[in-house]
Amino acid sequence: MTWLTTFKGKKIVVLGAGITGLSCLRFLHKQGLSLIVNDSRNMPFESAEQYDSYQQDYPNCTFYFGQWQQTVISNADIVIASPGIDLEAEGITKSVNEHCLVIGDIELFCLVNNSLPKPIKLVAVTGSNGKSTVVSLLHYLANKLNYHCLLAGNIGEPILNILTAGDALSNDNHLPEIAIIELSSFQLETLSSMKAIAATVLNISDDHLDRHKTLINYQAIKLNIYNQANIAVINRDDKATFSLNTTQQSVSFGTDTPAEGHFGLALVNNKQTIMLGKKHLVSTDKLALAGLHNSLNYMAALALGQCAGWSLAEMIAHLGGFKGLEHRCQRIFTRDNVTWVNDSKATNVGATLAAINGLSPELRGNKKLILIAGGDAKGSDLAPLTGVLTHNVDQLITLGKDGFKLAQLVDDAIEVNSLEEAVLQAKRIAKSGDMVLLSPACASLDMFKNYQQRGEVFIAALSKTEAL
Ligand code: UMA
Ligand code: ADP
Repeated sequence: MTWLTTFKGKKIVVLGAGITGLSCLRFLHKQGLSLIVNDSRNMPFESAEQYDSYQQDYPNCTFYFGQWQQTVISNADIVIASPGIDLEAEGITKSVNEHCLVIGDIELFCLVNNSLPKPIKLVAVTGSNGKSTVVSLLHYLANKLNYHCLLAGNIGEPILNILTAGDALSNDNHLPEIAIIELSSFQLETLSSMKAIAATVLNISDDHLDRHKTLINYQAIKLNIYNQANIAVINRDDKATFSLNTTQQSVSFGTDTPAEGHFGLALVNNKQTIMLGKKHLVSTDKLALAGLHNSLNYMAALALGQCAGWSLAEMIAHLGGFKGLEHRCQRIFTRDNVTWVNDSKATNVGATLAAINGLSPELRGNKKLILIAGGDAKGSDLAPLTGVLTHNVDQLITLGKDGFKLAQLVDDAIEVNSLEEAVLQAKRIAKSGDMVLLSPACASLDMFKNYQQRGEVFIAALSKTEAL
């Protein structure tokens, strides 16, 4: 039975009209299926014109906005929920009938992919931090190695777009050979049919607990990624990433010296070197991304690529060419011998810890680290930052909804109302040789559209103060 038999003639409700919901709409429409799209906000489209054109282009779709349509939802046979919707908190879980299939777009993609004569090979990545870096590195390597490979998922490209493009579904040759998928905990909550050739949980630290409630629950959702995967790629430094299926084939990476067949680090001729068992692969000073956390990211990508059957020698040859992504521990510039670093993507405690631990060794003698942090902590416990704030950070400047909670962790924090003000304060304090790091440990949504905008405002404020 193909997936289409399950869907034909069923009442399908798509929840959310963001990029995921609209990708579901386009895909289902192309398969000749009727559906309802329900969004609880008043106008999810950018403009009335855009809404009109969707209504014209998709006559088999009924739109409901402004609130959840309880009757529609309780009559549904299939609910496809966008990842940003908390089904529990929004009362959707209670509203659906007991026979209703509740899935996300990734699950729909997997149902379709599993029924293709030649399924797309999937490499799946989750974790609290490093997902975008690792999937982008893998995608970069796949291109260099000439694989027809697409990147999708939480990184920003809804995965169903792969199947909607052109005549992808009717022509095998138009499908990619491999898809690299970044998965968030939100997407993993509604996923059960993925058969990845390799899957990893990079690390687990406190994140999104406003939705998942406990760290144990969050971890259990993340570990779903290993279900039905051929090989689990696990982080030896973080036991929370281990597959619960002890008979599952696994490859590990970690910062210690590795056993045969696993990835790790060793000092070779005084240089930190990535190893596969006893084999020296590459010294980390030849790679663009600094810090132990990035060494772990490199190893995770190599392990996943190797599980996908890619040549290790070829991957190593191209590893140094990957220059990383914006807003992740990115050096903006050094002026008056003060280095300004934009790590706006540090939206949780784990990322900020990695940034401080990774950058601190660069500050020798009495050089200071000035940290700008704060925003929406998403219900996370910020206390694990106390140690680095006390020992590695010389001046903390806080802002945003939960900035005061960070300020309480140290004696002498400066609390400000805007990022521009934080930059001015940092500029006033910083002396030659110091570093100013924006690494908020919090989401940006209380003050900005997203972390990109927060990083851009930071850079713009820097340019403005330079002109003063
Ligand atoms: N909506 C409601 N009611 C709600 C919540 C949302 O009606 O209570 C509607 C909104 O009005 C909007 C739509 O749902 O119209 C938005 O859906 P969404 O929040 O699921 O967002 P999408 O635009 O579909 O983008 C989603 C991911 N967003 C979230 O998980 C919040 C994107 O990840 C992802 O790139 C995209 O699918 C493609 O897969 C973003 C993200 O912030 C980058 N992810 C989190 C993270 O990385 O920490 C998990
Ligand atoms: P994600 O997609 O999981 O949010 P990113 O690659 O975008 O991950 O990086 C997000 C933040 O986490 C950045 O601040 C980055 O410096 C930090 N980071 C990257 N890799 C790791 C890692 N392996 N462990 C901890 N922090 C990391």
